[in-house]
Amino acid sequence: MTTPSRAAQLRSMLHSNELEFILEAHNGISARIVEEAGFKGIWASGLALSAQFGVRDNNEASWTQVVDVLEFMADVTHIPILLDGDTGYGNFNNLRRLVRKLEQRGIAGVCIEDKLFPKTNSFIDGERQPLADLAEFCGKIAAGKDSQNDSDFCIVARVEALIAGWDIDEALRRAAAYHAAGADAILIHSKRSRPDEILEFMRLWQNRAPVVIVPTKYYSTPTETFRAAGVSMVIWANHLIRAAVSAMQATALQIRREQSLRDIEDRIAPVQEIFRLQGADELTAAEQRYLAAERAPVSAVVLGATEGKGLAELTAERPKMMVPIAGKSILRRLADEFKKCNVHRITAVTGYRADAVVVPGVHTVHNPDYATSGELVSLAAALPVLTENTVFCYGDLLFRSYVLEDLLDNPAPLTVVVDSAFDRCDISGTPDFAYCSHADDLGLWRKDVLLCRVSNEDGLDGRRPDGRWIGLFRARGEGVAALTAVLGEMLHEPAGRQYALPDLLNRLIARGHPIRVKYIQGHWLDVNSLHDLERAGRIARGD
Ligand code: SPV
Ligand code: MG
Repeated sequence: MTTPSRAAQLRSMLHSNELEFILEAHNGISARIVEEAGFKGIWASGLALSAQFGVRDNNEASWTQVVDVLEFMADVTHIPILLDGDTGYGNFNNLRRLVRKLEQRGIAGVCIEDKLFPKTNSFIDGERQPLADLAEFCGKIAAGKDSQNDSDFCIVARVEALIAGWDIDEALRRAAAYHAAGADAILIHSKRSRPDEILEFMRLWQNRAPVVIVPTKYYSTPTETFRAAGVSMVIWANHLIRAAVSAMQATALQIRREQSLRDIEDRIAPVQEIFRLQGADELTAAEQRYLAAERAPVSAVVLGATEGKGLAELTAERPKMMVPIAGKSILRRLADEFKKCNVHRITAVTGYRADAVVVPGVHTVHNPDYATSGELVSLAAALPVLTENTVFCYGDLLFRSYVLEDLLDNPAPLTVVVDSAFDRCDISGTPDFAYCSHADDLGLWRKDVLLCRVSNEDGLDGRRPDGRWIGLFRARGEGVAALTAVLGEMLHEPAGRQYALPDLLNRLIARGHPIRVKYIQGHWLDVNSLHDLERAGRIARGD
């Protein structure tokens, strides 16, 4: 069964045999709160809407500003909203346009009052408020009814005679005329602290059309009295804006006084509750559904657990990735490169002197066995932070920005960066030679080149290596799944704890997962020795 439209819901509330209740809301979040509390409808109060803007209830906010707020309220709720439309913001013609705009924005009905534009709140000096001419107001009602598209849209005519100091006869005369002009319900308003005149009206009205009341002033009356009198709907007209004002005033004063948030935190809604009311979970779920892998957040994992023996006393109190180069640690430089490429989820795997690894925006995970284990154990520590698109690199690497940009542009599930122009004289540490399906013929740049093997043997099987793997690779989508599976398999083997990243790459290839090669020609450095450090400093300073 389809849910009835909001206008139909409002209409059936007005005509139901039950006493119905609607509660005031004045913006999206309060509308949501009203719905969550279980109310079947919302009163978009003119007083509360103007108050949340910080202006007076005298039509100081324009009607389009009101309608814009209503749109937010309707967007986040499913229950009907009845707008307090004041006098209709003008004459019959203004009301016609208002009704059409309200229908377009999913508003179920409008209540208009028989006063003059610009209106004044009924509780301010009511007796001096002139009423609308009866015939003119009837014409306005008829024009509104004639302009609605959905026959369920409701127009409630609000009788202000009692507020303006007229007697019950005038109130009845007007109510009857408004009903005859087409009003779907009558709102009879009173500012007395007792409900006498409302009950008198109910007795004489004899249920000719549904009656709506606003017991703001006669609030102490038992609700049962309204039910017994045959009232159709009660509007609790301003209680959320007033509750919000009290809470905001108390909170503001306390924070001002205490110059601290310590004692306020537990008294106010947690930030998580705000996220929940905003529907943050829905967005997270939608991101999973709609964001393609390349637009999904990219993360980076920096393997930097080792001390880095070749750097003498520079690593006495910090791991290699924290050694400064021209004033900035290697990890900080890596993080800057990642951020430039919109990679903001950066995780460093720490081991040796983990306490010294502090870089803004870089999270850490720890490999406590760094001294006795290989790189795959460090990689395993980072498994919980992997996303569908993850870049891996050693913590002693420096490279030009385009190297990372090009790697990220590559759509393959697994991609390694290989330097085809390496200089054998400049190699420090243990080089990872890359043997590939094709040499780096620049003319072939569009051709898919695949990695065959990474080895520290120069001249494996009598072949010259095609380059050096620089210690940077990227896995995305199925590549992440393959990497995770193969990593699990390797760690269960007797030698598992000693394996290094090249072993993982070779095993991935052996298991039938192709690894694409992205060739570069220089423009990178890994820092293994004091000599490298000097070169790195020159590169960083731009010498
Ligand atoms: C409003 O909520 O703005 C109303 C009801 O018009 S009352 O303030 O009680 O007049
Ligand atoms: Mg009002």
